[in-house]
Amino acid sequence: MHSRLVLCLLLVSTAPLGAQARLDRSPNLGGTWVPEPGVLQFNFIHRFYVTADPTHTVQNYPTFTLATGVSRGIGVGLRYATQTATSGTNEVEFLARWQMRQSTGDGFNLALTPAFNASANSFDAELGADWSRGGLTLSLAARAMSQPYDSNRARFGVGGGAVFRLNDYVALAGDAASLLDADPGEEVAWSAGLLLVIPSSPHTFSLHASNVVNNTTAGSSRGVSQVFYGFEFTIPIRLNRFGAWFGKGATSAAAAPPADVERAIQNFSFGDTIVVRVGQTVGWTNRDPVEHDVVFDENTKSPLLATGGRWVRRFDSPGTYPYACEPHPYMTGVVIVR
Ligand SMILES: [Cu+2]
Repeated sequence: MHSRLVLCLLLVSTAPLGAQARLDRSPNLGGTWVPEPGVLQFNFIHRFYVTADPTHTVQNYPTFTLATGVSRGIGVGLRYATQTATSGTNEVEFLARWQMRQSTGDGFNLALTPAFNASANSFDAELGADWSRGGLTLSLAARAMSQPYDSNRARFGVGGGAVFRLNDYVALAGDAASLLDADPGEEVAWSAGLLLVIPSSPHTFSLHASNVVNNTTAGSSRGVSQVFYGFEFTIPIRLNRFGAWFGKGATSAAAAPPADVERAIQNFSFGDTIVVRVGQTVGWTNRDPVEHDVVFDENTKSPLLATGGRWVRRFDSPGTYPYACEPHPYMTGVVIVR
């Protein structure tokens, strides 16, 4: 998939927003992420150029990706691209992704993305690897396609990219990919762009330039002699949110036994420091109209709490425990255990 899309789709890692929030995909590489089960990922890439003739017509090339996790580390999805440069027709690609190795945070990730390009009747696949440390992610991809581009020969390609995160919200990224046996006119595919996390949201946005029109596996493997400008907007949709349409609130946890300290999350604030004794419990209830969560670390955190949602943690060791809300990192709090 291109990876990118798929990736996009598939992208979610252990944290609800983890992989995407970390901005670790360059524009034409998919990365190794997979959406969590229960999350429908919708990514929208739009690329365009303005014709040189006197009409200055804007030519548009969107690619949509829709994907979801089916279990942890496995996702499925599809990509749809219109009037692709490769065939001039619309293109549909079905894909799956298997995270063969995944680390939380920094480390090495490996994912296999088999795909079927229904427009070319081509079985395509990408093996993607990335390695992160601090603000840097380096990615490699190897691609195989049984008969892409409406031809009847198998093609192979390789790609590589890098993302450099300036902070939690802004990153610079670029990549290059090529077919191994490129014909004349099949140029090295490249992209370069700015990746942004939209603060207080689960969305990422990228502004980029590329000579790739559409982001299927085949499409991302070769470039054309034209520079396109574009953006990608990523939208993870939590399906359980829609329970509210059917009268199901997220309040079942609210029925759990009272904690020693009950705290309301209100007005985008956790309130002042909470002090408890060893062995006591603290319960947090979201009283805001938007979702929050309570995150101590990667392994100790609540799910996203809808309005009325509640989460309880017991503290068994003395110490100082800072926590924060993932969608709103400026929301912080502290529990002191004596
Ligand atoms: Cu929040």
